Amino acid sequence: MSPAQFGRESAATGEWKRQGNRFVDRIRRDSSSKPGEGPDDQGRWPVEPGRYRLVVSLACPWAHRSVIVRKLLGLEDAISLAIVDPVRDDRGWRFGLDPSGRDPVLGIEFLSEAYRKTDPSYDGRVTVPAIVDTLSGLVVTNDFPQITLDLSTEWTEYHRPHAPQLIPADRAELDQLMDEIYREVNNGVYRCGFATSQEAYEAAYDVLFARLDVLEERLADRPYLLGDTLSEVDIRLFTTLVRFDAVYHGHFKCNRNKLTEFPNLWAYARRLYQLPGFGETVDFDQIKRHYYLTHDTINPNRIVPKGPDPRAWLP
Ligand SMILES: N[C@@H](CCC(=O)N[C@@H](CS)C(=O)NCC(=O)O)C(=O)O
Repeated sequence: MSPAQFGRESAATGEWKRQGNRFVDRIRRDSSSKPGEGPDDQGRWPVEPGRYRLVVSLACPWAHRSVIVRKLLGLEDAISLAIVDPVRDDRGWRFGLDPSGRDPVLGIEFLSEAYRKTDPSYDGRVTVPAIVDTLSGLVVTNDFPQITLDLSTEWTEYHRPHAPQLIPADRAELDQLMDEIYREVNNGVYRCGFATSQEAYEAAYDVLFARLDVLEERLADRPYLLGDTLSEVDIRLFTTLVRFDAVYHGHFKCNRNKLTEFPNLWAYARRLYQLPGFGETVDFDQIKRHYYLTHDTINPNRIVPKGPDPRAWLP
């Protein structure tokens, strides 16, 4: 599989660029479609419990966000979950964890079947997370940043009692932090790992650790990134931090230091891990097997490291 993976590298600079999201319809409570119908003319599908299937890999940090948010909001009964095999071959994500090798609800073997049914001419990467309509088998969205925001704002009728408010009313600070963390940390580790020139790698590494230093300081006097309450940006940072020492430090060469060597970030990540909805959704085995067995060009001998000891995350 090419090092570009779900993106491409620039031949001139060796910089790695992420592919855009192709399917950007949304499930909206103001959809003018009725239950059981497809999207309205503005691409808005109706909110309907039991209808949609969230397809994830537990290895993938972008998909992991949606797994945590779904759980925190208590949407497990409203939106079902399909988990793909963490190890992909050239055919892409496969429902290989199901005994029949097919997703029992969608009836398909590969996620690509749903992508192709939705757009027969689609020739981009088939990515998770994706939300698939179980009635038509069509992909509604693979727009990962929007998926979690919509679980918070469009599905409120089906949230559990006292579900956390992950999006504050004033979004300016949240949006700015999410943007910086996306570019420099969430995607920053991939820009280190998939760079194909020394310069591009070093530039991404410097940006990544400069931002982690800023976040380390920010967390010196507050339990969560926005202050006293948990928000969407904490979940987005967590899914990168929890993979940091197990994967990004070695496999992606993000090795100025380990997460465990940042006192505040490590205490924060461990605290989140121990909250309901976080640690229970982390599968280090699937995470490590995915990265080390799938990226042939950066780990051609396919050895999966034994460490680090995951017990460090426990109380
Ligand atoms: N959809 C987004 C983000 C999601 C994403 O990158 N998911 C990865 C897993 S972490 C994926 O599904 N990659 C499949 C592939 O490259 O074939 C994108 O295209 O950048």
